[in-house]
Formats: sequence, C-alpha cells, structure tokens
Amino acid sequence: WNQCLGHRVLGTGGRILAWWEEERYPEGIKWKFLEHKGPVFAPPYEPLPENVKFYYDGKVMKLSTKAEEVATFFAKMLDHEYTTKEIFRKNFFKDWRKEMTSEEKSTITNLSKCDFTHMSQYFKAQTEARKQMSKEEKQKIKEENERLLKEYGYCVMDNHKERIANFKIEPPGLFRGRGNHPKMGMLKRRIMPEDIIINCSKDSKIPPPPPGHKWKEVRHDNKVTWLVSWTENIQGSIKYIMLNPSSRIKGEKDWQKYETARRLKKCVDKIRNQYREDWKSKEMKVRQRAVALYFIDKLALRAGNEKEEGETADTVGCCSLRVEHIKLHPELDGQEYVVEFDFLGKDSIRYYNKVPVEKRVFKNLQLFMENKQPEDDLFDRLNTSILNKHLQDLMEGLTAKVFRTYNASITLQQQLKELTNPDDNIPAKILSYNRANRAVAILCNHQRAPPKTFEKSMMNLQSKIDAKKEQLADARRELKSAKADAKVRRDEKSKKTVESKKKAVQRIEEQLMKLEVQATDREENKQIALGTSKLNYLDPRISVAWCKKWGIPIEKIYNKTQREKFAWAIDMAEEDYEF
Ligand SMILES: *[C@@H]1O[C@H](CO)[C@@H](O)[C@H](O)[C@H]1NC(C)=O
Ligand SMILES: *[C@@H]1O[C@H](CO)[C@@H](O)[C@H](O)[C@H]1NC(C)=O
Ligand SMILES: *[C@@H]1O[C@H](CO)[C@@H](O)[C@H](O)[C@H]1NC(C)=O
Ligand SMILES: *[C@@H]1O[C@H](CO)[C@@H](O)[C@H](O)[C@H]1NC(C)=O
Ligand SMILES: CC(=O)N[C@H]1CO[C@H](CO)[C@@H](O)[C@@H]1O
Repeated sequence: WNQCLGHRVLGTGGRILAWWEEERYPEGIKWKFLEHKGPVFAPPYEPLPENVKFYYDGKVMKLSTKAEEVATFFAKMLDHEYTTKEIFRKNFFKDWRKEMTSEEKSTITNLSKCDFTHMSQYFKAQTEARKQMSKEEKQKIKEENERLLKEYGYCVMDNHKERIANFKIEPPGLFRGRGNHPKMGMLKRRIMPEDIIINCSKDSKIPPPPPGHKWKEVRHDNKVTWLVSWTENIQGSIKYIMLNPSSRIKGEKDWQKYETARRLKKCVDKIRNQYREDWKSKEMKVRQRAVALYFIDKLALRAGNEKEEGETADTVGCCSLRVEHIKLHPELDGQEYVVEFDFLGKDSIRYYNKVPVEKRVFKNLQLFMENKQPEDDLFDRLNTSILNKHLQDLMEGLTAKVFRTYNASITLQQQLKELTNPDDNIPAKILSYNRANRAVAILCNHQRAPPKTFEKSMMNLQSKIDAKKEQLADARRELKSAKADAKVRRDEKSKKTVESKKKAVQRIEEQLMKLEVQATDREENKQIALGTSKLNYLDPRISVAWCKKWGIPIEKIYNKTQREKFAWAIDMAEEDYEF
C-alpha cells in the first residue's frame, strides 16, 4: 500500500513515510552532454459532438469547454465504484466547480442532479469502435506511436543515444489514490509547458516549448538523473522524465570498451613499430616485454598471471608462460621460425597453435630459453603488473583485453566484407555471418566440447532433409506430368496447373536449401562457442550495421537478451558504421 511518488513514499491517507532529496546518480557519475526533445504533452481536449448531451436536473445543459472536459473525466468513471464514494464525489465536485463559468456555478449546485449517462454511453461506444477498428486504422496509430518514440523517445547523453523511459506526460484526469485516500476525486491538472523544468546541457539544442508557451525553467545540472520535471498538483510531489539508469551505466561501459578498442586501431601501428624496435633493446626486460606484447597482439593471448584461478588450476597467460609450453622449430611444414604453443589457458581450455613468427622474435625466444629448465618462466623479467603498466603508458586504458576486442572486432568487420555475397538470399547471408563470427571465435580460442545432444539433433535435421528431398522429387514428378498433360490439352486450366506445380517446386527447393544451410551451420559450429565473442569482444555496431545494410532482421543475429544488452548499438548504428 505504499506508493512511491517522485521523491516521497506515501502511506495510507497520503501520509509521508519517507522522502529523499533528489533523483541523483551515484557519486562520481555525471554526464557531460545531454540533449533531448522535451516531453510529449497529452493531446488537447476535443469537445464532445453536439448530439452528446449533459443533463442537469432533467434539463439539457450545454457546458463550457473547460467544465465539459472535467465532466468527461467523471463520465468515463461512472461505472466505477469510486463515483459512489462520498469523499470522491465531494472532492470532484469542489474541483469541478473551479473550472465552471460563474453562470454554470450558480446553476450546478448539486452533483446528484447531474446526469452523465449520455456522455458515458458515448465513451463506451467509442471504446467499442476502437476495438472494431480496421487493420489500416490500427496500423496508422501504430505508425504514429513509432514516430513519437523515434522523435521524443531518445536523448543524446555523452555521445550516445539513450532510450527515455517515460517521455509522455500523463493526461489530466481524476485522482484515484488507493484505499480511502482523502484526496481521491480531485482534479489532476493538465500539465502545461509553464509547469515544466527542463534539465539539459548548456551546449545542447534546448528543446523549444510548444508555440506560444514558455518553460518554467531550463536548468543545467549534470548530477541529476532526470531530463524533465514538474510538480503534480495533488500531492505536490515532483515527477520526472528519466532514463533507465541501470541500463545507461551498463551500456556506457560496453560502449566505452569498444571506443577504447577503436582508439587502439588509431595507434596500433605506432605500438607495433615500437615493440619491433624493442626486440633489439640492450635491456633484457624490454626485450621480453616486447615479445610478450607481440604475442598479445598477434595471438590475442591473455596477459595472465592474475592468480584468480587458484593454485591448483595450472592455467597460464602470456606473462606466465613457461619454457615447457613452447617448442621452437627453425623450420616446420615448409615454414620458417615456427613456434608451437601448448598450454592450458583460462578456464583450462587448451591453447594449441603453431605460428610462424618474425625472425627476431624467434631469436629472442631462443635467448630467453637458454640455460633454463622446462618449468622455468619464459619471461623471467616480466610479470603482469609490469606489462599492464607498460600498456597504460602506450595508451590510456590499454590492456591485453583491448587487443582481443580490437582484433576480434576488426576481424569480424573484414570477414563480413569478404564473406557476404550480395546475391545470396537471407539464410545464406546469415550463414556467412555465422562463419565470420566463427573465424573470430577460433581466433579467440573459444572452443567447446561438442554438445551431448549434437549427434541426435544432427540426425533429426538430416531426416528432415531426407523427407524434404523426397517431397521435392514428388513435386518434380507432378510438374513433369502436368506439363505433359498441358501439351496434349492446350487449355487454360492445365496451363494454370503447370504454374502452380512450378511454384510448389520452387517453394520446396527453398525450404530444402534453408535446411541444408542450417545443417552446414550446425556442423561447422560443433566445437566452437560463438556466445563469448559475440557478447564480449565484437562491437555490436558492426553486426547491426551489417544487418541494416543487407536488410537482415536483427532478431536473426541477436536473441532477446542480446538485443537488450546491445540496445545502445541497435538504436545508433549507421548503415556504414566503420569499426
Ligand atoms: C441534491 O439532489 C438530490 C437528488 O435530487 C436530493 O436528494 C438532495 O437532497 C439534493 N441535495 C441538496 C443539498 O440539495
Ligand atoms: C588479428 O589476429 C590474427 C591472428 O593472430 C592476425 O593474423 C591478424 O593480423 C590480427 N589482425 C589485426 C588487424 O590485428
Ligand atoms: C612485478 O615485478 C615488479 C618488479 O620486479 C615487482 O615490484 C612487483 O612486485 C611484481 N608484481 C607481482 C604481482 O609479482
Ligand atoms: C540468448 O543466447 C545466449 C547465448 O548466446 C543464451 O545464453 C541466452 O539464454 C539466450 N537468451 C534467450 C532469451 O534466448
Ligand atoms: C531538482 C533540481 O533542482 N535539480 C537541479 C537542477 O539544476 C540546478 C543547477 O542548475 C541544481 O541546483 C538543482 O539541484
């Protein structure tokens, strides 16, 4: 029975149980830029048609617009128990009289003599008519709502677009309250621009008030969570238009991660030149650091050594590699300077890879391994904190993970460019997307054991394919005989039959193709976990832009949870987004 209104918690009878100062962000979180379109006001009042009558004391009475509007609020609730309650009636009548002209006031002195039934019937008929609306009319309303959402439902906060939770201002009406609220029945006023305080940044486009109106105030406070506020007249509590703070903070972090990776893209060449130079350094520590960095960059290795996995799990990252984890081959399978890696990485996933490296790296590794036992550290002058410190010096916010994010995202972008065939249909394009995604997962070593249900689900799919093939053969036979038939008869009817049989064959061919694509996809996916890279390393704006470019519904790429997580990207990605 407690309700939370603005910044007050109210108990029964509207008693204030608790209140707080202001809707504020947690300490330290502030925005730098905020731009929005302001609120959407309730639509203006539309007077009743002439034939809808109000009766006082048995006689028809034409009400002034203002009085009529408030009367309709009561008429709409006529069937509700509220309108029989004494407090409700008393409060309503008092507030209604304030909206009346002096003539109306002197005539209408007794609520019990007011007859709202005709009005009430009119509204019921309207509700009924709305239910019977045609598809086109419903579509029109839907489109209008979407237009409003697009225009007013978002704001720009610090460079990214954010969804606004409640951009529509509640229409006027009668206050209901809960229980026997002493204020029930009072008129909840129409909120006007003159009631509205706008909070936005100084350098933003300040939303213009509706023509002929003024805002109460425009503020620029970057510590508050609201965009628009006003004081409602019943309880005197402050109402806000806000964003969803939790999603903002999450989306913000996610967004920052990819922006950091994009910053790396700009300076990665410089970093690479630098570590190449460092391979020649006189200082052993610098050489080791440079080779480790090369591994992180080239192999997307983790920095490692964080000791979070506990003492028993013998998992390693780049800095904690031991001599036993690598083998050097001056020549292997026709390639020069090959390093063979074999170790347990994060979550005890085996990392096994044979990579040709540059000659200088190879020579350095030989040097690092000299006179060492298999269990000795490969990079004995290095640990994770030294490496991380160095990364910070190279670029603010740089960690080994940023290299992974950068490489994963840029690889996805390149793979999508390479693999997407413009002439493909949608299922084939999605297969290409999944293949690009798999290329990234392999790069990040996101492997998995084939799921237990794999064989069974593959068999199910195969039997579906077989059935579809049979169906196709039947359809083709039918088409053939229909054609033969048409040749003999040469009439309109048999021509039509041929056409419809042709269509059937085409339809079945498409269905078969879809199933076959699905089977290929599943087979290729057998030992790869796509989820991790999709959720953690791939800039969602790349996928969204790809979908927009090729007209692929976003649902084909992201499921519901993923769409929520990436809402910030789905709302903002341009068709030609470049990571
Ligand atoms: C108001 O009207 C009702 C119904 O006509 C009547 O019973 C009641 O006595 C009236 N009240 C006053 C205060 O005139
Ligand atoms: C990403 O990693 C792969 C595999 O090591 C590497 O071949 C490629 O050059 C990297 N791409 C970029 C753009 O860094
Ligand atoms: C890393 O090495 C530096 C310098 O040798 C040392 O000061 C630091 O304590 C080491 N950190 C860890 C976590 O081992
Ligand atoms: C969406 O996919 C992820 C894996 O990628 C899964 O963990 C999650 O349960 C899925 N959510 C829904 C609503 O299907
Ligand atoms: C509700 C409220 O007053 N919020 C803030 C809006 O901005 C001003 C400064 O511009 C602050 O003083 C307010 O606290």
